[in-house]
Amino acid sequence: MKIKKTQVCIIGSGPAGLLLSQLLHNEGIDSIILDRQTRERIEARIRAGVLETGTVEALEEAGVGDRLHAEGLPHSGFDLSFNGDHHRIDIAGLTGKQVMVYGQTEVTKDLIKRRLAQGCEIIFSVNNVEPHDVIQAKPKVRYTKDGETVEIECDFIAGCDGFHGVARQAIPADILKTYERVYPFGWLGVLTERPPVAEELIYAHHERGFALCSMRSKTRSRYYIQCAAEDDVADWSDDRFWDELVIRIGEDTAKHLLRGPSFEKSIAPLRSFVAEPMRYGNLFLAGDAAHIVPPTGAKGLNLAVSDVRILSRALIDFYKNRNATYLENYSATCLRRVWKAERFSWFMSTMLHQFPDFSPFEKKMQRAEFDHIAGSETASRSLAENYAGLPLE
Ligand code: RFL
Ligand code: PHB
Repeated sequence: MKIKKTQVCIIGSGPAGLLLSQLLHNEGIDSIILDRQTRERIEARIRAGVLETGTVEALEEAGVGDRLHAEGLPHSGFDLSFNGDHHRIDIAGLTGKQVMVYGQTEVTKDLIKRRLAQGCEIIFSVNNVEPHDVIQAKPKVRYTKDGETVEIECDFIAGCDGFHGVARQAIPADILKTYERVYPFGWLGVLTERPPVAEELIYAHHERGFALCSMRSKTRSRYYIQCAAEDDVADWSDDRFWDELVIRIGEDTAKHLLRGPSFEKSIAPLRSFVAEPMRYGNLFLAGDAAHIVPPTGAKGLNLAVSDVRILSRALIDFYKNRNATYLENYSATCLRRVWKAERFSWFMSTMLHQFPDFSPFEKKMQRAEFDHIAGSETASRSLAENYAGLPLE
């Protein structure tokens, strides 16, 4: 069996794994990244679009801030719409912060390019990845590639392999506790090469279901509508999608909508999920491997980045000062922040979607939430603070 050695073996070449590798490299710590997908598949995934200030800072620290600042769109607010009534959340005015609209696809491309240029070993298209001896001083990760079995000896394993990864499974069932809520609907998302309908994002509650107007650039728009969980993308022609979006965002807004052919169309399920603890021995989980939020608060990618900031600091302190305190506190530190983001994402999702089993009372509660936010600067500020991103610790 072929043997490789590194300090930190990272499973998963998504934003969490790539950023972790880069932040460690900045301090002279070596890592190898494994991913079961090809580079092409990873760079083609269309996912999140809104970066918190802290995420932008972490990407700058990682040395990939140039294109982000040249092409990203700073946003200082967004629109909440409820059955045609509007309330602008003035993020900048209420918090002094902005968010940046820049696609996760671009973040991933920038990080892969930089890591490879610096000679990092990212091994794509691997199979049968298995963490071993995770509670021993020298844990190992075994995988196969092109028929050959390889073992990586390391000090630490970072499980950055997303919700469907293998790292979380290495934590024994009697230690791992999971919390989950599956929402009874999905999001149908469309990308089109047309300027966005408005300068800022619009989150819309409508009797026929939620809608979101987002963007990737001044010429490329990203739209979502709530659909049935069991819907098939094939049932949604472009015309059917646009007609439904127009109804949900209302005629006044839709006057400015430029319809175009979709070049990406997919349905994502909505889920809230947390796995505790996020550390077992020398195995550390980060990002979607440990938790999932419904996308309504734009928190998924940002949470992955904040985990990695906390983990990289802990590992750096261990290697530089032989201080393991931050590693020991990793799970508790992350989970405090994770649960707050779970709360916010659940709250936004609950206020803005149509739930098939909601009673007239619960529908009145949704309206009252909107009215409360629209009528109270304090409530608006609370929402803006969460949206712009809570402090790291
Ligand atoms: P990722 O991006 O899922 O990366 C995990 C990587 O691990 C690899 N992998 C394995 N490698 C080796 N062996 C195995 N056994 C492996 N299993 C998996 C995968 O190939 C992949 O490359 O996790 P990470 O880095 O934690 O980043 C998290 C973010 O990607 C995620 O939170 C967000 O994209 C969530 N999310 C969205 N968030 C938003 O804020 N706004 C959105 O609009 C939004 N849309 C989405 C999303 C997530 C989706 N998923 C997970 C299916 C849409 C979708 C479809
Ligand atoms: C996106 O642009 O993909 C996006 C933006 C905001 C969200 C979710 C997704 O809350």
